[in-house]
Amino acid sequence: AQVAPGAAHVPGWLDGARQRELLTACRDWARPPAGLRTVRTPGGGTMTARQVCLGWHWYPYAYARTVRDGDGAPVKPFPGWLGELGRRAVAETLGPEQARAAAYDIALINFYDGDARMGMHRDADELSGAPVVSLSLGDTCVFRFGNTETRTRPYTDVELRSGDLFVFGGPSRLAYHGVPRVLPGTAPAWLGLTGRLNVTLRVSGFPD
Ligand code: MD5
Ligand code: FE
Repeated sequence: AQVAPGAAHVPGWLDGARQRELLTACRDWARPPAGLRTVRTPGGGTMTARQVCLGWHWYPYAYARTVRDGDGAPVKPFPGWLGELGRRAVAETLGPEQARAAAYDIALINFYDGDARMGMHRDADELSGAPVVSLSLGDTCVFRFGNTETRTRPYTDVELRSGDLFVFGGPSRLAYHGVPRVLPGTAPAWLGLTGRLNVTLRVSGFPD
């Protein structure tokens, strides 16, 4: 369903088998070195969602090839199959023309426990305007999709469930957004995940 210009939500895009595969991969990526970490902002704040990066390492508010705010290890590689998954997501939602241009090279994986949140922000540290692909696993969350001008209303609250795809392209790419809450205990029992995982695929636009 189109939520805004360039923004598409596809509930249940990943079937059960693919959700399990992606979760297994996320658990592998979460292991050290360059594993799951707590992100601290320059203002002295702590993000409540913990994060692991592939391809390029994000730290507030730039990218590097090593874990600049953690163990210093080289960031894990971005696997080709994940880029193919991202391009297929874009092809099926925004069309083949947009998908051809989307050479995904960054994954940011956020883990939310029951108390985790993400404040309203824009993702503007990438040089490319290619669509962001978001895949959700585990607990349902309330995702707040806002506007490009302010952190406040107007916004639309959407529930993202395990297996859902969200694609943010065009004018939606630079919209404010956040996760005001996670609904604990809503993950499908067969997945075996407590909490929520979100995988975002991005195009850096950086030279190799
Ligand atoms: C999440 N992650 O659920 C969200 C899903 C992040 C983040 O916000 O920065 O890791 S991705 C949501 C997103 C990305 C790019 C643009 C827009 C939304 N948007 O225009 O609304 O953990
Ligand atoms: Fe974001």
